[in-house]
Amino acid sequence: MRTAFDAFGPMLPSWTAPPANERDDDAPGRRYRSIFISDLHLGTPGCQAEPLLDFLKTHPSDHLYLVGDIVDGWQLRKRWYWPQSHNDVVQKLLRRARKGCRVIFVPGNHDEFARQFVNQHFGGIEVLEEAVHVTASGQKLWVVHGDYFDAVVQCAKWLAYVGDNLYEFTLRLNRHLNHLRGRLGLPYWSLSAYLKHKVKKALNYVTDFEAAVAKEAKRRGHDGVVCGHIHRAEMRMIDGVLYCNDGDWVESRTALVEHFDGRLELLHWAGAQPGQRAEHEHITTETA
Ligand SMILES: [Mn+2]
Repeated sequence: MRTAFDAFGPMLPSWTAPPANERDDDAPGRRYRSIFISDLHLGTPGCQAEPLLDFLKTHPSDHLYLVGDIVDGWQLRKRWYWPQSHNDVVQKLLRRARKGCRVIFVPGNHDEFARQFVNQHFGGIEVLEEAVHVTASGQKLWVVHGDYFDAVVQCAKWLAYVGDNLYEFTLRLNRHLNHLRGRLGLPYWSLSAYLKHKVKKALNYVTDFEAAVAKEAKRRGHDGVVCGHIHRAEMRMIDGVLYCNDGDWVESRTALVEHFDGRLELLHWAGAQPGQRAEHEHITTETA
């Protein structure tokens, strides 16, 4: 079946890492093969720009994916908010691209203004509608912000609302149904409990979102997917597909990283203490 997603841009062209002498190896801390971050919401007071700068400074990488909602165009249109630290983040990202890191920006809904610049470069940062990242261990990861799935999930929410209104009705129907079942010699079966379970499931926005994204990734034949949008970091298998959500830099300060052996890991940035080596907590570790 053809969906709206099929109309998206091309897959990534092949790319080779820059020679070692062109890499940004002056950066301290641990080098990763790839880093995925999203939902920075630069241009809003909620953006945790300072911790993000610390994280970027101490985590060099060969690839850096900016998985949408990097600059919050919606909020900036309402009220201009652009402190120095937000400028510093942009400068840091541009510097990274200059130093040989492949920086790919996949716009989200809050920075949808960038979608008109798909397949263009901004100071070495590539703008792509979506991307496919191949890990060191050969896993194909579909990289997309995730807002396209709102339609699917909203539909489920609407169904949940209808379900809620139908609840009273189903209670009555349940009584009639079980009266009939009793006359047929069948045991009691709770229609309302069954529907309540279904409604509760439908109300679970996060679960629905995750399942919808994973399903589309599977349909496209990818091994996994990396997205953001719902501000909920996660890494788990869903129906045979590795679902990764890199979280956000508004509340949770999370990033998805790929080690040089292809192993993926979700990091929670706890911040660098003065005079100490930067630290982070490991949320989940998954062997690719
Ligand atoms: Mn979003």
